Amino acid sequence: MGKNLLELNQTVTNFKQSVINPKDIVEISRLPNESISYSEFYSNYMQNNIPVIFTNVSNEWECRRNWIAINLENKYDLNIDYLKQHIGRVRVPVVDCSKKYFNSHEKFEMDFFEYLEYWSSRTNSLNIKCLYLKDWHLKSQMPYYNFYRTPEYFASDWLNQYLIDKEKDDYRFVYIGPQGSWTPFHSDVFQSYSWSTNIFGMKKWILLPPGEELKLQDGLGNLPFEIDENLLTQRNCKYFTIIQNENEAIFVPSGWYHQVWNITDTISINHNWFNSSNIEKIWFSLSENMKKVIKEIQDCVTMDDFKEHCQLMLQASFGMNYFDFLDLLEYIEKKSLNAVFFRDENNHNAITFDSYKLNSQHFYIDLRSIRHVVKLMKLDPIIREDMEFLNRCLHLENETHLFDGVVE
Ligand SMILES: O=C(O)CCC(=O)C(=O)O
Ligand SMILES: [Fe+2]
Repeated sequence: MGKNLLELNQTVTNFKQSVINPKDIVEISRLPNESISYSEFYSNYMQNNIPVIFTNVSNEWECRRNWIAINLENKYDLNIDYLKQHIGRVRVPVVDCSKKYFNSHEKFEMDFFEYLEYWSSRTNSLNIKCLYLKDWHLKSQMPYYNFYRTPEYFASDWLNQYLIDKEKDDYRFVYIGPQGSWTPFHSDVFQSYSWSTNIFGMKKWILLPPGEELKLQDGLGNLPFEIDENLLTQRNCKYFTIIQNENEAIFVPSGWYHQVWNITDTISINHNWFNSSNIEKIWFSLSENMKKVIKEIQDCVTMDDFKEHCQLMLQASFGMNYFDFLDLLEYIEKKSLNAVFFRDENNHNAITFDSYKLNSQHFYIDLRSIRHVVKLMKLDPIIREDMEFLNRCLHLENETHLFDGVVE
């Protein structure tokens, strides 16, 4: 297994139907990093949409070596001096875990140094606030600070690759939470995957296979803000409880609802992402959300710019609309075709996300899945009735055929 090469075997096909039903799983596997190949991870976990934990993932990371040190009480803790020196006085996003705001915690911004002062002062006082520094875009704030590297298994990432190259807000985060901080019950943005690595501390996760959350809906179809094992047992929900230790990465598949508790002080790095193995789910979720938008503003259907308005609302509520999605697919397709036709000196096709490369089979699967999803898009009424969308889809589909014959 080449360390920098994301290598799919010839046996991998796109959109394998799930052969494992999450309801049949007894326990989430815990595997040593690199004990299975990238290709096995792709077909067994990403394509089957099944969680897994990898151990020993962050040994080489700069943040694991330097962000933690032994404090005056002889315990491991944040290395405040190091963090101050290397990161500086930046603004960071923080939530107050004791305050609910709609369906999440109350959010605000703080100066990083102010947060570090809060962190150090906690030990002396009992009723101090529980402030969780989360969704911090440190990597995009400091692109040249190489404090970690995306594990190989999670490196086929169309979402962040696109957003980084286009200089838009990405989905790469740092989380720093005191013991007792937590993240309410949710599923991830766009139905994306997430991976999360603890570089310090322990988290407890409760994960529900897709669909199980429906048993928790109230009469209006709303899901609870907060769950626990008692509620899940009462409602007969299938769920998994996971204790994630330091140096372990969890893979959270598409559409699995979860709640997360920091059972000790914890630092984690996480990404949301998608690629050829879940792109169909992203499209379904986007088009389902579009249907909801259309239903919501049905009484304005005669308005001149109704369609534009729907796209604007979709972008605001879902974080992405049809234009963004098409733009992303066009970008990934163009990048993949370029890589295939202009091979690098090692005869591997260069593509860069954290400097990983893909083998030919990977490009083949990627382009096939783009073609598949574009075919689904062409069935959508919004796309069918719009010449510009339709032409862009046709063009995308045609271009995927350029690759036919290059790989047998
Ligand atoms: O660690 C947390 O508090 C939440 C992480 C999470 O929700 C995720 O990685 O998807
Ligand atoms: Fe999440």
